[in-house]
Amino acid sequence: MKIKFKKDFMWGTATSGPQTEGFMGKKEKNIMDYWFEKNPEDFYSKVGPTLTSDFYSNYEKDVEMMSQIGLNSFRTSIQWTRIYNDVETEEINQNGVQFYRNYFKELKNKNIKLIVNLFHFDMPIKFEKKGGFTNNFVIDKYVSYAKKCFELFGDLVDLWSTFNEPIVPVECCYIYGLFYPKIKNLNYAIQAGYGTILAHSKVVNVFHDLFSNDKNKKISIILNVTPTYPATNEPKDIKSAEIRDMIFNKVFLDACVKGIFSDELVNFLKDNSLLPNYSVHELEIIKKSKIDFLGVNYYQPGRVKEALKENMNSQFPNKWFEEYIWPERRINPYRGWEIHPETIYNIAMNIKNEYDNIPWFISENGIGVENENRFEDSTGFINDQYRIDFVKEHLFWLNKAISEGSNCFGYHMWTFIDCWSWANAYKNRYGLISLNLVNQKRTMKKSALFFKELSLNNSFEYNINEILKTKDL
Ligand code: BGP
Repeated sequence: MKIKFKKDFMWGTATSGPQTEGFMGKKEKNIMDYWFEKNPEDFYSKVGPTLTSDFYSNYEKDVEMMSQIGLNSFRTSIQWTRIYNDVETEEINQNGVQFYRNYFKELKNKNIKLIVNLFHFDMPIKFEKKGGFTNNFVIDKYVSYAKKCFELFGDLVDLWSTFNEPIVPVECCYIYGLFYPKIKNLNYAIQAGYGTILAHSKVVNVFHDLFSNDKNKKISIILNVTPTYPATNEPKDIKSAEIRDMIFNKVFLDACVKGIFSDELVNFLKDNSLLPNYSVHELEIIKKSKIDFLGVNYYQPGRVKEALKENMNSQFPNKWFEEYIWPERRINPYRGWEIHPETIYNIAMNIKNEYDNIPWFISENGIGVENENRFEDSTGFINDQYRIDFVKEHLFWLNKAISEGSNCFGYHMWTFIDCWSWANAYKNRYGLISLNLVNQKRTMKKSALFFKELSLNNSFEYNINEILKTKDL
């Protein structure tokens, strides 16, 4: 069966500045640069963000490769710590600005649509030490940085985004102690989450004011949506699934697409003494700041059952519901994430039915595999058929939702070249192109060739029976 997408569908890949550029040329450190300096043992094989995939030196050749594998669009992020010599005084780092301008121009020359994100987990360390987005001073600094980016790169960027997965630093840095500064304080985390939404909203409003005469200028946020399924149809399990959905997904979707926080959420936070400090004026800012389109990163769903009563007082929200292991689950064992392509359809229909059918795209989807060189032949070519099958299955369900009216305009894979992944460093490889860490050599994988055909034809051949054969990694 042939699965077809419309002619101008956006096919591309996503990455981020901190995961690809390396430290070279920067005068300021973000939390990852600083954390690695302090505790290299926290990173897989003690590999930090020093070099990453070195786009800083290789961007010309890399953009050429993007074009060769048929990407018609690409997302990266600007590093706050690259465009300033000093994030506090806001003295511009001219080389940093020039780097981004050259890199973006290169993409334009190749006719690759550019989506630029402003923040991908990379808080400048100086501002982290001031409380990050719990502090209004830092929020306003972020707004000022965003304005500067619109001014410096507005002529080259097609679409903008304020944040990638804003819930991740909240969880990893402030709830579960996984990332620096490893704070475990739920009230602090919620204040930071609220501050991030406020920072996003202020930037969206500034953007809309600046470009009020140009309807082609659009801004979004990239959210990791992880729909939640209850273990059974019993009310207690359904209730747990609703709580998880409310605190992971709806909070950001409601605030960014509709400009509101639901009464359910506010009451829940109030009842548990978790309401952040806020003002009525701030709520008005949030209300006004509706995004023009939405980016959805999809990797896995959540599955839960009712938690023990005593766990409801826990400072760790993942204790408010118990994880449920679905007997039919397929899993990527290297990342521990369930593979459930059908969920992409449910996300798409939820956006259609509950979020005004806002234009949206899959801003990340993909699979990271450990020791991927097991699949390499004598010429160095990686046969990653599992990645092709993974993509096909997800695209099948996405296509079905589009045919039922969901307003999805594109699909981006994580990622172009194997990249550095925070504390996991290079443990799992996600790229369409493999990276040799010793000599930085890039080699196309089989999935890169598949992607090229896909974007050229806007279609692919789908045979579910063949796909199931290769499902186990
Ligand atoms: C997303 C992030 C990316 C990337 C990806 C893969 O959550 O936006 O930055 O890292 O996940 O996840 P990981 O690197 O943790 O395996």
